[in-house]
Amino acid sequence: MAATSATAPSPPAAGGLPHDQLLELYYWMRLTRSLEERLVNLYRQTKVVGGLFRSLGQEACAVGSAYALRREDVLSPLIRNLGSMLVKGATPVEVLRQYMARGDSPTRGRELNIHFGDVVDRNFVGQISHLGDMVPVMAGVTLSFRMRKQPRVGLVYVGDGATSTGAFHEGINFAAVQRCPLVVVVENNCYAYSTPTDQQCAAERLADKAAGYGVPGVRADGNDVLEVYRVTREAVDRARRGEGVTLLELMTYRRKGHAEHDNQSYVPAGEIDRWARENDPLDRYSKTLTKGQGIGADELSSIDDRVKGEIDRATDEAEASSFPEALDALEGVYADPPRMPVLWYREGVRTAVEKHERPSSWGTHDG
Ligand SMILES: Cc1ncc(C[n+]2csc(CCOP(=O)(O)OP(=O)(O)O)c2C)c(N)n1
Ligand SMILES: [Mg+2]
Repeated sequence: MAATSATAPSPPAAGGLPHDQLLELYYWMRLTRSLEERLVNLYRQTKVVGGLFRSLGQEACAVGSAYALRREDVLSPLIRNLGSMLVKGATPVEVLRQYMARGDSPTRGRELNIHFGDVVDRNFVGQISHLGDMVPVMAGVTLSFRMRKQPRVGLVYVGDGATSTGAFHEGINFAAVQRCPLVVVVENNCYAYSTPTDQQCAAERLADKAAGYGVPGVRADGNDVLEVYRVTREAVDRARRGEGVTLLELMTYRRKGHAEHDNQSYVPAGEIDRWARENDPLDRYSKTLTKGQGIGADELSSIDDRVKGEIDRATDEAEASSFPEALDALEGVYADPPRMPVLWYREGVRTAVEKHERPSSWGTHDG
């Protein structure tokens, strides 16, 4: 008989990660994709009140990069970084309640997708939608780490489009000159809304922008989760050693529209299918694990089942939550919330909402 498996050399650990962590990466990517798929179902049932922004085909960017952080490090996600928030401890039920604007969601129904944070325990900050604005915010957050001599790191995501804003430029320049412990991840998904990258920026590689700030710029395959983890880990370690900012450009592709209401009519025929067929991050990682790491397909399908169960339970819980009371909108806005009855014109709005179950603008929010 062949040599027993007990004596056979185990395959080299991919990305320096042991078996359990390799499977964790798979779990986070699967959870991201399946949770977004559940949100699409709910959106089509008109239960999602705002817009829905997918990261289909980009899950490896968010998951692999956030996985390189420690709990005390601070993450600044954007709409396409749900996976990074999950890795940092956001729960599916919070996300579902938030999208469905329930009263017990993290923002108590005031915000309609994933603009929420937890800077007390899990350390991800609530996002500002304006493109590029989180870079100066995170320059400030990480400057505070340096000044307090805390060994903490910040990671901020921007899209290819956001790298053309003034806020991005000012933020990264300031962080670079102050040697802030900051990793700037540029997710180059080929589009900013309907604009292809080469029509909004003449630089061939966005990583080359790093030279203008005097920091290292690294370009990597954003659909290879282990590669994303590796390059981010190097940048995080560098920041923690006090060596300052790194700019990472992760090459990926946005397979859905800017949001669910966008029909992608501007995308050349066949492009989306080609990426789906040839460069899906979950398919690629499943193959890496089963072919290169000796992980059984059954191990992966049992993770898929676990994820499905978790999302089903979270959906039931979120659907059981009620909507906020109208007057709750005043809580947390004024130091001493007024106790006035609802004003007549607010009653008017409520009547309109009740009459037309779904006003025409719902679900078209652009972020
Ligand atoms: C300053 C500003 N202008 C316009 C918008 C509307 N907007 C939201 S996301 C987006 C496109 C962003 O593209 P990119 O930075 O490449 O990120 P992606 O959506 O591809 O992840 C636009 C135009 C905005 N939020 N802020
Ligand atoms: Mg983009």
